[in-house]
Amino acid sequence: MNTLYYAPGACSIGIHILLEEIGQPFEAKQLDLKNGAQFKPDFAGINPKSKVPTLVRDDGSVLTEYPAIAFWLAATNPAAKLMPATPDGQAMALQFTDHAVSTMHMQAFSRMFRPANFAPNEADAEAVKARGRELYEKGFAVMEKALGGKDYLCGDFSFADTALFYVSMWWVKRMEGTLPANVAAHYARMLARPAVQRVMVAEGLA
Ligand SMILES: N[C@@H](CCC(=O)N[C@@H](CS)C(=O)NCC(=O)O)C(=O)O
Repeated sequence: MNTLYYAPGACSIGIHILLEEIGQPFEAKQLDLKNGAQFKPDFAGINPKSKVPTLVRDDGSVLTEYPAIAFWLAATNPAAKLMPATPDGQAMALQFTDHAVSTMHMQAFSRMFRPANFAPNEADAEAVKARGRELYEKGFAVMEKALGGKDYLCGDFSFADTALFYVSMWWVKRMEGTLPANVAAHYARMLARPAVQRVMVAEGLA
């Protein structure tokens, strides 16, 4: 059985959703990031990067990094239809996933959430946060355009949509931001999916 290490409301929620969409048994192990459980030997021995999501697969091998885990789950569970059918569609799904994770999360959200990681000088914190907000909004503008006339990023639902979901959720719930119209509709569509609702309950966010 696959085991997902996650923290409630963290980026791992997108992988949690993919596992629910797949519908095969899996184990979800909660990690207390606030108390530094990710740095303790038990977990650091599994993922030396000390990050969630971390997926320990049936054979004991470990997969890390959101885009890689999402791609692998989609590729190995064709019946769940999380992977676009053509190489063009698959590349597009990876492109959107990477934009959400590497730019909107790691660059934009991280600047707003932990400005000290980007500026050693406390006096620069507000400027760093403002740059984070700017990058976040720029990221949403790209997603907004991509969603024009579509329900999901690649047309049909794919693994990429869970990455946009979590950065949208952070924007709404943690940054008290307003989503542009198409992204807001996508967020509502995601929240209406039974798998997403089960995960919101499981992570204590409903
Ligand atoms: N590049 C990683 C980012 C994962 C990441 O930053 N996860 C955060 C939670 S949203 C984390 O584990 N933070 C723990 C820490 O930084 O100590 C990925 O794509 O999976």
